[in-house]
Amino acid sequence: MEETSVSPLKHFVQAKKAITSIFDQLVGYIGDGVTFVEDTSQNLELKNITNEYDLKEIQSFKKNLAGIGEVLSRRHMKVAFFGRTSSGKSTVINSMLWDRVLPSGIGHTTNCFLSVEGTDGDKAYLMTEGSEEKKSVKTVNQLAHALHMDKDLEVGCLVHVFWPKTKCALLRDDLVLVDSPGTDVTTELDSWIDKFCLDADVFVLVANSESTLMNTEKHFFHKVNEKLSKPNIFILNNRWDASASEPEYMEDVRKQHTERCQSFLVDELKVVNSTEAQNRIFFVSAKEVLNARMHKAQGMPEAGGALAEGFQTRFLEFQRFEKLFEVQ
Ligand SMILES: Nc1nc2c(ncn2[C@@H]2O[C@H](COP(=O)(O)OP(=O)(O)OP(=O)(O)O)[C@@H](O)[C@H]2O)c(=O)[nH]1
Ligand SMILES: [Mg+2]
Repeated sequence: MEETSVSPLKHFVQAKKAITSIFDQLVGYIGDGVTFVEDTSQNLELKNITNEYDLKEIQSFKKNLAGIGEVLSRRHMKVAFFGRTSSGKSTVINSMLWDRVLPSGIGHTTNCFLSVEGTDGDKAYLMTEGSEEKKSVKTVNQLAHALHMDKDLEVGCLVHVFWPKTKCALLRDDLVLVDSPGTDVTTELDSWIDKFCLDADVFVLVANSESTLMNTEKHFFHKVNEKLSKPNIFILNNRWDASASEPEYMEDVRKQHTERCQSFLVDELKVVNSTEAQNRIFFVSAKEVLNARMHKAQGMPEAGGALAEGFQTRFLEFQRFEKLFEVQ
């Protein structure tokens, strides 16, 4: 079962298929049942078999099933990104979307939860909690502006960003990516977890590989682990391009980070064993991936200038991470 534990989306899609097929059978049976009761309850000779009451009851079951069906078809796989301020959470999501969709930058940038999901239309838009209004967004600046100008938005609220599926293959497979403010800038960890984490299918810790795993980010995952049994956690050691400037230490640093991340997942959180842990730790540079992809989208060479040593390896590692969310 190694495969399924490594690729949560495949696992998710398979489960969804199985549930849907059982559910379709149920809908079929209840449909037959309704027809039978309709026929018999109106046939005077069969009046003592079923009656009006039975008909009402079975019709209400059919209605309930239709409601459940709607929820089932809406169920997306939710991948939530957490980490300290400026570790690169928004940049990681932007790289996966191939464009600068979410505001990112130095300093504390993201101050609410942003969920990105696909739309069939060709226009991006956003919706804030408790409002039905679809606000259009064309550029990231507009999005950042809309988020900052909206006085009703509280810290820790949720904004839904709808991004055209034509622009990002991952969004076609019912994937929802959730960006969060830094885990170090909140006093609301518990309510965050209750509000945004309990229904997440995958958690990604975006760590800054220029430093080491810190207690604030560990603390957050400990809390998640208390509420959910064996959450699916992956660790991205981001900003790994920084290691290129000190290649003589690169291997040692990588080894040190790997050991610490492994011990966090295996010994502290106890969510995976040490073999599984190896497939959950990645060394990437979201910034490089995003730049390369944006250049490519504009028809320019991926490099768009000088590439730091080891770019290709980091790029491949990012793709290996993304593969987790593809359905083949
Ligand atoms: N060198 C380098 N810089 C990066 C990388 N990823 C992100 N950055 C830069 O780091 C800064 C912060 O990135 P963000 O994506 O905004 O970080 P964040 O985790 O979303 O930050 P908050 O929303 O404030 O919590 C930006 O200036 C990014 O360009 C990376 O892999 N390498
Ligand atoms: Mg951010």
